[in-house]
Amino acid sequence: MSEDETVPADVTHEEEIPEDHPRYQDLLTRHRIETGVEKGITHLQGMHAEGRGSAFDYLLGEETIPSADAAERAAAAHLLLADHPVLSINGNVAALVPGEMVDLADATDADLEINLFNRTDERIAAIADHLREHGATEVKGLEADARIPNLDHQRAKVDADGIYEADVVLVPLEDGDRAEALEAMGKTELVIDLNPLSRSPQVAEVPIVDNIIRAVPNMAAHAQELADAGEGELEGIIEAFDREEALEEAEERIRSGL
Ligand code: PTJ
Repeated sequence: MSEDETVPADVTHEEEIPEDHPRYQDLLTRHRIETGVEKGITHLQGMHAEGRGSAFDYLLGEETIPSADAAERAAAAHLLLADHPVLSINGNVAALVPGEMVDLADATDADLEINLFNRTDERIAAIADHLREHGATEVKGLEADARIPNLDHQRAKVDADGIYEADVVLVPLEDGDRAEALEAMGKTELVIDLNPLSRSPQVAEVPIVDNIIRAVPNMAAHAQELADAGEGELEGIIEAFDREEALEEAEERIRSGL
C-alpha cells in the first residue's frame, strides 16, 4: 500500500487499519490513544504527548535502534535482579500496551501500579478495570497511602507497598518532575521515552529511547530469554550498558536521520 492510500476516517476497530500501511504503527497508536480517551482511561493531554512522541519516532525511522535494544535488555536484567520491581502505568501506557505490561510483569515478577499525572478516582478505577480485562490479577495504586517527597500532593500519591518501597521502577512516558523525585528517593529508574532530551531519560539509570509499543514486548522477550540466567550474567549485561552512549546515539539518529 502506498502512503497516499487512505484508511477509513472513522476507525472503529484497530483491525480496520491495514497492517501493510507505511504508517501502520503510528495509525495504530493514534487509534489506541483516541479509544483510551473515549473510555476515560487516557487524559486529553495524552493525545498531545502522543503527538510529540510520534514525531520523534518518525525521525528514528519507527524502529528499535541497536542502543534501544541494548537498553531494553539491560532494563530486563535490572527487573530480574530487583528485590521489588514495580511497573508504573499512566493513561497512555494503559491505552497503548495493557496486555504487554501484564506480560512483562509476569516475566519479571513485578507489580503493576497505576500512577497518574492528572489523578482522578474515576480514571484510576477505569484503568484498573482495563488492566484486569487484559489479564492483570493484582493492580496497585488504588490505596495511595504514601507520598513521594518533594512533589505536589496529587502527583505524589503512591502505594506504601508499591512504588514507595520499590527498588527498581519502570516509568514509561513520565513527567520530568516525578522522574527526578523518584531518582532522589534512590530508586533505580528505567524510563521509556522517545525524546532523549527530556528530563526523565536524562535522569534514568536506563534510558530507553523507543516507542513503548515496541519496547515493552521486547523487554518481556529479553526477560523470558534471561529467566534462567545467574546473577553474574545479569550484572554483566547491566555493566556493559552505557547510558550516555545510548542517549547520544538516539539523539544523533534523530538529528541526522542516519
Ligand atoms: O495519564 P496521566 O494523567 O498520568 O498523563 C500522562 C501524560 C503522558 C499525559 C503525562 O505524563 C505527560 O504530560 O507527559 P509528557 O510530559 O508529555 O511526557 C511524555 C513523554 O513521552 C514525551 O517526552 C513524549 O515524547 C514521550 N512519548 C509519547 N508517546 C510515546 C512516548 N515515548 C515512547 N513511546 C510512546 N508511544
